[in-house]
Amino acid sequence: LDLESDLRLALQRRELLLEYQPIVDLRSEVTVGFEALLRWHHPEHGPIMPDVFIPIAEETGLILPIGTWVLQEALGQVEQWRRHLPEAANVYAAVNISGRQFVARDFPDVVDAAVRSAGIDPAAVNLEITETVLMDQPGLPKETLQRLIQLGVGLSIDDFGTGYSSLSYLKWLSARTLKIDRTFVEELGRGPHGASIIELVLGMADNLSLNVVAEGVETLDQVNELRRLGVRSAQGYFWSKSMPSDRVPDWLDTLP
Ligand code: G
Ligand code: G
Ligand code: MN
Ligand code: NA
Repeated sequence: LDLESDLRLALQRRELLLEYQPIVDLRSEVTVGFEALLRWHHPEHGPIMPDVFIPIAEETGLILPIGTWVLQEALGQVEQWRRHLPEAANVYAAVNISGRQFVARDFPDVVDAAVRSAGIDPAAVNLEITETVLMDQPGLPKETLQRLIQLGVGLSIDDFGTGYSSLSYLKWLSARTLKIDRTFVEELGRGPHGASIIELVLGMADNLSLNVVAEGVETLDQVNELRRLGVRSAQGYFWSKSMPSDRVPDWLDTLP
């Protein structure tokens, strides 16, 4: 099994594709965004999940061309929905970015080019970077942050709560959104301190005027508890798994 050389060919053979998971407003349950999630349909092994091939892509540097394709594809697709589906007029695109992409010198140019070729409002773009990846970068490129801010795209801190971000660090990053890791959503309703991390995150977010998205929401009890706590938006199997792009119009059609 030589995934590395297969992955090299996957892009040009069009074996990579994106699925989309809705992000909903917790009160209205209206879809406010879509997170693009990468899939690889291997000609012999069938579907391969990103947990398996993203690490290979990162080690080999293939994540750079793959990540560029993901940005172009996701922004182009979401802009099509914004233009043609009335229920999607204001949805945003959330795109996962690897540390290796983020520190590449030309990353802001790659983002700029994808935004322009999609014709999408940069304010409707959220780049998701995991907290641990950010903390691992020794010299986080301040220039990159400044240029992304100039472009008007947003930065979401993914898997938030699993690292050690401080308030001052979040402020320095100029993040727009904190995505609460699903392990904290799982703790809701489990014991007297089940909600304490989420309450802490909400306090930080409030302090810095950041949006909060709860991840991995699976049950109605979790939905009710998150509403009670004042979390604005969420995603998870409770509403939908990621879906192929051609299922999105039907998904939006059946909204409340
Ligand atoms: O999609 P789940 O559906 O299995 O994704 C698993 C992991 O892979 C998550 O941590 C997710 O952030 C990551 N991932 C999914 N799509 C992409 C992508 O396009 N780029 C990067 N860098 N990571 C991705
Ligand atoms: O690391 P990141 O948050 O980008 O990863 C998204 C991952 O979480 C994807 O693998 C996606 O399929 C998965 N996911 C999305 N919603 C749920 C959920 O409700 N429960 C679980 N267990 N995983 C989820
Ligand atoms: Mn993510
Ligand atoms: Na996450």
